[in-house]
Formats: sequence, structure tokens, C-alpha cells
Amino acid sequence: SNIAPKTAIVTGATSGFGDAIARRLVAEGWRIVATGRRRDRLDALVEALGGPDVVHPLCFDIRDEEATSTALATLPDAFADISVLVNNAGLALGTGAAQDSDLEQWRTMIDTNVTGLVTITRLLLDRLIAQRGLIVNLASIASNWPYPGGNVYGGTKAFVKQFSLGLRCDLSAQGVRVTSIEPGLSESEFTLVRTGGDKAAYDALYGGANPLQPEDIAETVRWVVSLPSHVNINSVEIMPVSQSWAPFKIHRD
Ligand code: NDP
Ligand code: 8X3
Repeated sequence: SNIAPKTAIVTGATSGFGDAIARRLVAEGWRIVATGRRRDRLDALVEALGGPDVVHPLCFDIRDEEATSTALATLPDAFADISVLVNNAGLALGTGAAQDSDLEQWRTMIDTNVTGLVTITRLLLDRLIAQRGLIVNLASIASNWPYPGGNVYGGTKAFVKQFSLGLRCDLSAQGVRVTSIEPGLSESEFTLVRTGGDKAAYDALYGGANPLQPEDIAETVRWVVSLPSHVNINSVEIMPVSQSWAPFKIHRD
């Protein structure tokens, strides 16, 4: 088409959802700024998706405010007018009860999923307002439903959802849209990261479950992004058909 491509930034594009979202948005004609810490993966993504005119890699740790703002300041003109921010970078660490958990792992989740997400959002807000843009935040079913061992991870994702809804209030007069996406069981590197590389735990969790795939989330993002500019999807909770609810548990003495 003769319409100039618009630019989206996808954090955590080196794996899982972010990789699939970047691929899907490029297929829809978007220019992508792809972020993550693993430079080799970013370089491979640039190569796979048509080169540096289509994908611009930014390699930085989202927990590091200085690194984040420095990286954003280096964006070339063609990628500078960002109209979609996909806040996807994030992680869970540990599956144990709070009383057995490691405080350092808790801090890493908060620094990444909460502080990192808030930081890049604030740094990009003026550009997003200038573009009457859209913010898509990766929350989780863990935003909405507690589960044993979810403790701080669930807390960070509840923050992401409520921050999304709060941003809606502040940005509606600016025409900026905000969406919270809340996926359930999904196959990616998430569980390997969470368990410190436990392939048996990965197989046990996903085996026979027909989980969501990163492409399912990418399709949801494509849909949200493609809607007319007067339509805001506030939140979307998505599970595989195999996943549903169990009764409340009751501890008895
Ligand atoms: P993956 O582990 O496959 O991908 C996580 C991505 O986040 C990677 O690209 C990683 O890049 C990036 N990331 C993590 N920490 C940092 C950091 N400090 N700085 C920069 N980038 C970072 O997991 P998913 O694709 O599954 O997860 C994506 C998002 O979706 C997360 O926010 C997760 O909480 C959420 N989610 C996942 C679900 C699931 O079941 N899989 C369900 C619901 C939500 P790199 O390591 O290169 O830095
Ligand atoms: C990832 C889904 O249920 O493992 O956010 O928390 S869950």
C-alpha cells in the first residue's frame, strides 16, 4: 500500500509471545522495534523479518531505567514515532509457597513486571499521545485468580491489569487506547524460566493439555490493534479449552 507503515514496539521479542507478536505485526505491515536482552535472538529476528528497515533491535535490560532511556534515545527517525507499545517482557520465578520463596526472586519479578513496565510506559507516553496510540499490556489469568505458589507473580500481574485500567482513565481524552491481555496456560519459555530450566516440570505442565500457543496471543494483539480508533478493548482473558476452574479448597485442622 502507499500508506507509510506505522511503528510498534514489542518488549521481550526474543521468545514466546513477544516473538510471535512481532512476527504477526510485521505480517500486517507494521514496522517493529524489538527489545530483549539476548542480542543473538534479536539479530535473528531482524534477519527473519526482512532486515533493518522493518525491524529495529534494542538490546537492554528493562529493569535498568538508564539503559531503557538510552536505548529509546537511539531510535532512528523511521522508528521514532511509536504508535503501539506492547508491554510483554516479563517473567515468573519460582512456584513455591511464600514462606519457602526467595526474596531475590520476588524482587526480580517486581523489578521486571512492574517497575520495568511502568518505566518504559512513562518514557514512551508523550510519543504515544502524539500518535493517539495504543498500549497493550501482557497481564495474566494470575491477575484475576490466585493460585498456590502464585504469590508475588500474581501480585505483579494484578498490578499490570489495574495499571492498564488506570491508564485508560487518564488517557481517554488523549485518544490513547489501553488493553490488558490476560492469558492462561500458554506454551513458551515461561515455565523453563520459572523453574530454572526444569524440562520435566515443563513436560508435566503442558503434556496432554493442548495449551495456548504464542500465535494465539499474537492473533489477539492483531485483533486489538486492528479495531477502529474509537473502540477500546479494556481486558481480554483467554484460556485454552482444557483449562477451567476448580472448587475452593478448605483447610481443616
Ligand atoms: P518467555 O520466557 O518465552 O518470554 C519472555 C520475554 O521477556 C523474553 O523475550 C525475555 O527476553 C523478556 N524479558 C524477561 N526479562 C527481561 C528483562 N529483564 N529485560 C528485558 N526483557 C526481558 O515467556 P512468555 O512469552 O510466555 O511471556 C511473555 C509475557 O506473557 C510475560 O509478561 C508473562 O508474564 C506473560 N504471560 C505468560 C503466560 C504463559 O503461560 N506463558 C500466561 C500469561 C501471561 P530476554 O530473556 O532476551 O531478555
Ligand atoms: C502465566 C499463567 O497461570 O502460570 O501468567 O500464572 S499462570
